[in-house]
Amino acid sequence: MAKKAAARKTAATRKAPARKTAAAAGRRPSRSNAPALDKEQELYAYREMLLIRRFEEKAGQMYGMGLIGGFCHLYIGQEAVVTGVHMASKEGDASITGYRDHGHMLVAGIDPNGVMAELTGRASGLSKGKGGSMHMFSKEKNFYGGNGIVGAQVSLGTGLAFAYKYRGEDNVSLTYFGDGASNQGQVYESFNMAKLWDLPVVYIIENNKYAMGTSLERASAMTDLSQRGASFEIPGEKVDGMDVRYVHEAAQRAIAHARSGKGPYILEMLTYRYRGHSMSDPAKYRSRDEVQTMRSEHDPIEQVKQRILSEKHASEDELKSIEKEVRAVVTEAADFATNAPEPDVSELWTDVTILAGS
Ligand SMILES: Cc1ncc(C[n+]2csc(CCOP(=O)(O)OP(=O)(O)O)c2C)c(N)n1
Ligand SMILES: [Mg+2]
Repeated sequence: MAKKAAARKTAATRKAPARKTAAAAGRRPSRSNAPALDKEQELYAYREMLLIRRFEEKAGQMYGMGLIGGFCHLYIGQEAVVTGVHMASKEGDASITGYRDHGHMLVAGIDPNGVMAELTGRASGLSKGKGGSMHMFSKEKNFYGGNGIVGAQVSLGTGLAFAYKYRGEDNVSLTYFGDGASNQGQVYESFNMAKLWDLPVVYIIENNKYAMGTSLERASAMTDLSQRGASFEIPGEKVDGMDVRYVHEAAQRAIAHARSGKGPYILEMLTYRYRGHSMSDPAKYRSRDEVQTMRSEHDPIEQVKQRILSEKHASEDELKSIEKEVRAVVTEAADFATNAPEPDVSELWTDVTILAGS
């Protein structure tokens, strides 16, 4: 991506700074030899992850107040995954995910007002108030949803990669899905086609350890998800998905592989969601301690913050002003989404397919 300042004012115009280091293929560095991000990249990652976190905290509050209806799956805790991958991508690359999608949209530069207004079901929402949390898209930003059917995005993401190859374009499809989705049948049909035709797709498995209330160990015969493409000869690796440096480095490697015509690549991101599966999940299948340990020892935002301070990339005050600016963006989105008009009743009959004879 073009080199642009990290501290852009509006989400719609933000660009990730250009990538810096090309890592040696196949190497997973030890913690003492962690891949480095430069000042601009660290500050970009901090702001972007903070925007996702604060946006979703606000969405959670608004849900509690009854302003948001239907399903709402928060991404809090997983912010480093989408941020690090986005930083390694370039203009025109497509992204697609499941229903835990707010972070993917924000990082793609989609207007937070439009996302929040969709959550509250308003006419100015991204899907005109008719899609809700799980069904938002932006052709302009190459974001293809927002998919409620577990695993469906894997076939669609593979199709996006097919389109790039067919048209001779050098973009890649960034296809995100969960540990639970990795057991879905269509994932393997997609893997087969992706490798058969060497399609430019990076499969990013966001392994947050649970699929609703079911742990990976309880549901999966083979838990090393990075090797799920082995029978199709798709390379894969496990990545510390709580540390944006590792995410970024692995994503650079995977994207370069896919873009150069070598075909698909799998990244298993080891991550964690702090909140329940959705807003209605009391999360009784895991202990408070487990959540607390992840929050206090592995928080992706705190890690970046500590590095920024210790490297003297910014002072406490400068970080506070980034936080203030992010809060202002979120407050504006919440106000917009609360006050914007609802769709007209006539909208019930638009954007729907009515089957003749049924
Ligand atoms: C085909 C299909 N089966 C079942 C469901 C119900 N369902 C919704 S989310 C989910 C769990 C998916 O977990 P995972 O892929 O790990 O993603 P995460 O929620 O952890 O991000 C299930 C089973 C669904 N939406 N679609
Ligand atoms: Mg999961």
